[in-house]
Amino acid sequence: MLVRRLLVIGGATALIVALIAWYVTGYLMVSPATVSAQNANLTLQTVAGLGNGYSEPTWVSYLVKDKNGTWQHSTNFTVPAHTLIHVTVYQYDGASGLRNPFLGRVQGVEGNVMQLDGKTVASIDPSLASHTFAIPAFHLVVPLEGIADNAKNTCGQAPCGLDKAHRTITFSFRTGAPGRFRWQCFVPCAAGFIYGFGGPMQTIGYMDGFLTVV
Ligand SMILES: [Cu+2]
Repeated sequence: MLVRRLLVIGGATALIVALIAWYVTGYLMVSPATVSAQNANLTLQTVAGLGNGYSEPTWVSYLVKDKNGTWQHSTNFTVPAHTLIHVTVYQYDGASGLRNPFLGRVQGVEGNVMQLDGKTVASIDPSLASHTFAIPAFHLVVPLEGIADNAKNTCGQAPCGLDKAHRTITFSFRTGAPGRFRWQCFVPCAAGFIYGFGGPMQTIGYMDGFLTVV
């Protein structure tokens, strides 16, 4: 009787320990798939929220287009080394504003300018920034201007189509030697989180990720 009780307790304890270990490793290991740039073109979009159909939190996020032209909810990108990378960002979110106005200046890209809806621009009003695409190791910062507060036809369901209100931002930057580099947004765009810097701002797959140069 005692032996049986000990076996049951031991078994239950082992099961609970295994479940906790599975939960913790699952939490630590989970990372979105890596998407490769196509012919040195990286196409991204930023959305105010993912909307329906996603199992993960539907926070403000970046998405990336894969080789089949399908939008993936990922922020891990692979690009070729020693190559001029052309980036297009379709920006569907409203402005939150930068805490550090210095980040409203385009830096670390070809010509230190971007094309904002077809116009060559070296900086934006920091209070109009919705997100940034920044790779600190490259001293690269591109501020992404928000859509107008009164914009019609805003996108509530990712991936967003070009028929929805958006800004189009393009820029190019040159990669060097292979390596793995962190990139991130610097706009406190995490609505509902303390100082706007929690949740999506500190989760790979949303407002930060890795650029792998191969
Ligand atoms: Cu952001």
